[in-house]
Amino acid sequence: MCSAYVSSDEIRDQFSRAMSAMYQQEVPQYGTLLSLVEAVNQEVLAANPELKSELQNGDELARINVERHGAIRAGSPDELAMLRRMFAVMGMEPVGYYDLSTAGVPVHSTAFRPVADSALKRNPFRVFTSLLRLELIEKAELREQASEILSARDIFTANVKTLIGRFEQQGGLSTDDAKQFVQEALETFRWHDNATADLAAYERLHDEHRLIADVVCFRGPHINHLTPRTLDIDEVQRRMPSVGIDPKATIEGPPRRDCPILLRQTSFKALEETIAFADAAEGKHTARFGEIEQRGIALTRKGRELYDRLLAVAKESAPQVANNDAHQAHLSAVFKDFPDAYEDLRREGLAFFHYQAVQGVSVQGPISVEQVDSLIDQGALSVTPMIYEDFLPVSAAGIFQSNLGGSSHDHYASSASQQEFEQALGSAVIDEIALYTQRQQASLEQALAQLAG
Ligand code: OOG
Ligand code: NI
Repeated sequence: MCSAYVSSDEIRDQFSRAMSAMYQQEVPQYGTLLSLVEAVNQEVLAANPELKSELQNGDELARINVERHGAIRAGSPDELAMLRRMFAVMGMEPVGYYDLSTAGVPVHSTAFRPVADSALKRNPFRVFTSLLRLELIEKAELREQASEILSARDIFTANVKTLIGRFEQQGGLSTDDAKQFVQEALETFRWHDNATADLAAYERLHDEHRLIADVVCFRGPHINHLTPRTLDIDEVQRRMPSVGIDPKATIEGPPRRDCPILLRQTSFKALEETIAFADAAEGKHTARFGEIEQRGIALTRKGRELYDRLLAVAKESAPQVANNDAHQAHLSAVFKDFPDAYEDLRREGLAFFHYQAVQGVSVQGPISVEQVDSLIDQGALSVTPMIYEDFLPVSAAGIFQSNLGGSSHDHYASSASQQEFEQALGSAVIDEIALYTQRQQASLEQALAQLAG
């Protein structure tokens, strides 16, 4: 008998909804945050019809209310490799490599996310996934203890492993299997308040780095935050205290602009958990937090270089204040050198766009890639900004640090090691810039073909 398989997009959509429901139960402040973000998004759209139609044209509006990313931290290469296979069932592929060791966090990371236009429109759910780098722990004894504790755990249910194998073999899952997969996959990310380590081991690892204790001492890579996308992060940050949420001091990323670029993020500490350790001792651990983000246009390599350069200038010349208004004013002054009109960003090759053919315009001159500027001037081609779907290492480091609390390493004696990461993962990571380039090119070719046809 032949039965149609459920699409990976559908499984990802179901999973992201199930994850959100679970996290609302686990961390009530996340539910409060969702309501606040939704209220602000509605106000922004009501006050800004132009933005509303821009989002509508780019097929962005429908996804905003379901859009969120999560983050997890894996303990070993085997765990990471299996996570890759699990996310593949949901049409999520590893995109980008992020080295956090230079920022004092002993991990490197990727983002599992959908890559095709149609999949991103359906549900762009992403999971920022870090791998602990035990090799960066200097004390050999501690390193061994950590790897011993980790090797005793299996973060996947037997059923989910069977279903992943079935997906790989058949090329899809039936409706019933997909439903079961979602429930079983959720188990990997669930919070457990009983640790696998005893209190003394926890404390030793915690003294080395709080993140190490968080990864090593628990039954699995609990989801540590889920982040909704807001259309006005400054407004949500302002209103957070009124709903009992205390955000970190500053918003990470670029300043507020007419044409938002990349990604702006802020987070807050959500919960101090009571933990039952393996030796029955009771203790406390802060694992889960909240975060919001505002996404803007994706930048080309040239645009990204300018962003990184200006961010470095801002950091070097920063007045030492942890006050968001002063920080934002300073950033805005430095970012005056970053063009803030979409047409300038496009002509200077700083950002990525989707191209559309405009019907009913009689075109003067040839229809070709070389004539794009002229076709836009004639009104025969229109563009919409391509949204940045990835993360920023400097921002991620800021998010990690603010949630790990004060005492962290300045840096680890190591550098990026994409090759080792990919070896653990069992595949290469996809270059995000190549993805944006391909999508832009495909939309331009299609638009030109429509004009010519
Ligand atoms: C991940 C922190 C990074 C982001 O949005 O940049 C992150 C973590 O704490 O595990 O989520
Ligand atoms: Ni995050």
